[in-house]
Amino acid sequence: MVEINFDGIPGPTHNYAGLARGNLAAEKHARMVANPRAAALQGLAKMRALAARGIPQAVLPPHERPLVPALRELGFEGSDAAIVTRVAREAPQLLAACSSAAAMWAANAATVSPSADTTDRRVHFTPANLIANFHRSLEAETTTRVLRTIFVDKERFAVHSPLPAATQFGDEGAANHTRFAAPAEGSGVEMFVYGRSALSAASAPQRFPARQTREASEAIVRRHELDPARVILAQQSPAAIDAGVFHNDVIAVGSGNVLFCHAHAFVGQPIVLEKLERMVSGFMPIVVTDAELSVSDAVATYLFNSQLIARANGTFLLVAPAECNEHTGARALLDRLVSGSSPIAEVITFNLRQSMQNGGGPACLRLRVALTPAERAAIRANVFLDAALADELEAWIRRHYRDRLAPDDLGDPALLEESRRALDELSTMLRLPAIYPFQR
Ligand code: SUG
Repeated sequence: MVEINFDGIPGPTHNYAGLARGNLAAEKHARMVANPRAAALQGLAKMRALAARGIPQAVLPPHERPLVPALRELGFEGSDAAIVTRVAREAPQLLAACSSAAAMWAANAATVSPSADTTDRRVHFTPANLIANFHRSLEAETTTRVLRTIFVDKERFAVHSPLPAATQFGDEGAANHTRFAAPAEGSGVEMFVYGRSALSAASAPQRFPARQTREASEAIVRRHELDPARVILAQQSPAAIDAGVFHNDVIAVGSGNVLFCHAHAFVGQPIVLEKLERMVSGFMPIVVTDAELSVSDAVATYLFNSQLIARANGTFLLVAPAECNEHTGARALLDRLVSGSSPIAEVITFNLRQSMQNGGGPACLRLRVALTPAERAAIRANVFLDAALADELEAWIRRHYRDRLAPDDLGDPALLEESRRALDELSTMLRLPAIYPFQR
């Protein structure tokens, strides 16, 4: 099995609208002028660099934005251009929500269980319903369609529907899910991290919303036909959520037999680590203490929103945001990890500032999908990144994307036309027919 990183491509309407409460970076940068072209090029540069190192890389397309059908459902009528103009005037926050390029954060697209873990030996996907935020809830339908188009072979892949769109089943996808597996073992241990429980007693954050429920995670364990003996459910620390850790991947990242996390990531953390120790052979936790880096500095640097990638020699590569270089504590910690006896042997950093300012680091931008060679071969879409596709994508971004998008620009009907032209071309390039509402 190989793990493939499917990265979301930031879309042509990438902007800063301050839509996500409890996401401190997004709140801080609300109404700033965005650069969609730079956002897409920064994401592509990361993908290109990882692919060049032989790390399998694929892409997921942006979604149609502004999403006029969503505005029609809210009662706006007329031509598409007339709707955009009117909503910009009467309800700019609705236009911002329906224009968000948040689908770039592919870690929230779905939860994925590889075939080695499931009873029916298919790869299971549950697209996230993202109901905690209106602008993100709009992603579920297109994500489901895109995943069903890419992972079309029903003998090998099961793409479920999103969970019911009710607060009891709030689901934010792989950002709250980690799969561990010892190098020589086939089946993995899947850890699901929830922020609150809707139907049973559990502590909850006071200040910011907990987006993932225990009930959603439990439903995914059932649907994906996982062995309950190889599943761990853990609660995220409510204090961490209140400090800006709106997804588990802001405070922890795991891969293979390694978990890299902060000491204040989970409720009852020693018990969680003990369970992992018992279940994952050769388990190696790397736990960062408060003295090394506070939770608020972890949120500011996004240190734990790094990609942890296993290398053939058993060591790991950490793909971190450039912000970690600029923070003395985070930089020193990374240097210590690499020079010491930790399994992390190399750190590389990327400038992903456009995404970071909305609270999305390297790990948010990718969805990990582990596939066998036969499963990989069953995919016909042109989504696997090689140098040729990277060049095509770069030229496409330079042709279509604006380098400046202010909040008021969302009301420009020309932006709608530009975005549709760009996405139409992209879906042909990626061999993903009719995935967008405007194409149907
Ligand atoms: O859901 N930001 C996203 C960031 C998601 C990051 N993903 C992971 N941690 N896996 C969110 O909070 C901000 C959009 C705006 O305000 O314009 C936003 O939706």
